[in-house]
Amino acid sequence: MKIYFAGSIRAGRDDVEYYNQIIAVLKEYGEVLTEHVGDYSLSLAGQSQFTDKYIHDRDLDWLLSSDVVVAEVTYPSLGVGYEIGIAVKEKVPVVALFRENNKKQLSAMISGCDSINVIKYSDIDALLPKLHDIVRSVL
Ligand code: 6K6
Repeated sequence: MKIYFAGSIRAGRDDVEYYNQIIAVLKEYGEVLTEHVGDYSLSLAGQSQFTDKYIHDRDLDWLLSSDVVVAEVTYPSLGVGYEIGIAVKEKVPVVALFRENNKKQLSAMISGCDSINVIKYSDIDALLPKLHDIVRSVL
């Protein structure tokens, strides 16, 4: 199974620790094409050896070849929203993970989309056991 993990990069790296832990679980079930999203060393200036066009085209190819998109959407990101929109349009299943009890609100364009499986969680320890069942349900 090919899994496309989406998480904020240029919008901000505050949640990279969450991404890293989620990706570790996803890797038990298949190939995570975008493992670099959870890489602590990928800073706001990361992957600068690539042009933006290269990154965009490569990531879209990966997205369209994936069996499922798992997006951590708590920290809002234009890139992640764009990826989710394309996945929905191209009928790639999308799981959106949103951490409650923080000051952020999830966009209605995500929570109101029937095609997106939105999973709200309180903290990472509560999410990780659930994530196994969630991934198995899309296998
Ligand atoms: C990294 C650091 C600064 O600029 C970069 C560019 N590198 C990227 N490398 C790989 N994927 C990227 C990059 N920039 C955006 N993406 C894709 O968009 C990822 O798949 C993320 O899910 C999403 C993040 O979008 P922004 O808008 O938060 O950057």
